[in-house]
Amino acid sequence: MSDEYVWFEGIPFPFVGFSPEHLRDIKENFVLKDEDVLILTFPKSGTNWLIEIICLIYSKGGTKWIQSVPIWERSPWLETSKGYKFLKDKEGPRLMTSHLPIHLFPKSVFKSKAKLIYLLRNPRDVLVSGYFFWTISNLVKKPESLEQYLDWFIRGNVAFGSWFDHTRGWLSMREKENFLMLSYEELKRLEPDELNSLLEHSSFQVMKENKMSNYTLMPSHILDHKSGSFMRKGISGDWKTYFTVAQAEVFDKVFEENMADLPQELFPWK
Ligand code: PPS
Repeated sequence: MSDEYVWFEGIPFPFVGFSPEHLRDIKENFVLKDEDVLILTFPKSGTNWLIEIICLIYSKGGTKWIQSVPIWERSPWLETSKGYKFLKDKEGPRLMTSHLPIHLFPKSVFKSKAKLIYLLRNPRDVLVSGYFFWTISNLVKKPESLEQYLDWFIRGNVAFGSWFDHTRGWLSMREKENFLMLSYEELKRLEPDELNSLLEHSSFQVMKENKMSNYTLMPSHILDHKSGSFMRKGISGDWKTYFTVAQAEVFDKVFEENMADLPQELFPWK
């Protein structure tokens, strides 16, 4: 089987698009920026679905980007030689995807505040999806039967190695505040009707009218409801209505003194 994969540190990779030299360079030298967003998955977990969702969020629901740029250019795969070359020189915040197990991931991940999104999927479905995908691809050794693929999968002799090691490895990051775990199954449960309802009911106007959420139930000795409302305006930039020019300058200075060393892309209101 070894001639059907590119091997790096005991992990099999597809033999097209990957090289041990690049994989080593990525692990040792690729530096994550705090403003990067990374989609991390074992192959066939719904990676491309999540990329599409994130691209649509970036585009505020607009479809121009997803309909004009191939998905692998919108969120390149870090570990492919092509993706690596593109990403390492790209300026500004980067969106990228990776199937790498954590022990082969750039070491900078452990110090970085980059947003890490790990997408899980039931490994049985990952297995079936992988079986059909690798059968039609020319990237790895083709399985001859599901039974054979199941045997490879259980032993970790499939592209990117053991699902169990991959998942255990990445889940060790789950307590970190820049790590978000999602699952294919949860995404699947979000029906369009539910999403519409979520958007409607979390809107400012609807929350303002929901007495279970608008704090009008809070006793008046704690909140003086006659003088104002907890659900005040719910807009961005209202400070401009109230700050004088002098106050704005003082605040700018204090902000600069305290926050200048952080990547300014972290502050989306600028
Ligand atoms: S890859 O090759 O590792 O990047 O593949 P990946 O994108 O992780 O997984 C492919 C499976 O995801 C399914 N898929 C979707 N499911 C639901 N909704 C949407 N929009 C969607 N897009 C892709 C795709 O069909 C593969 O799963 P299976 O079970 O094979 O259908």
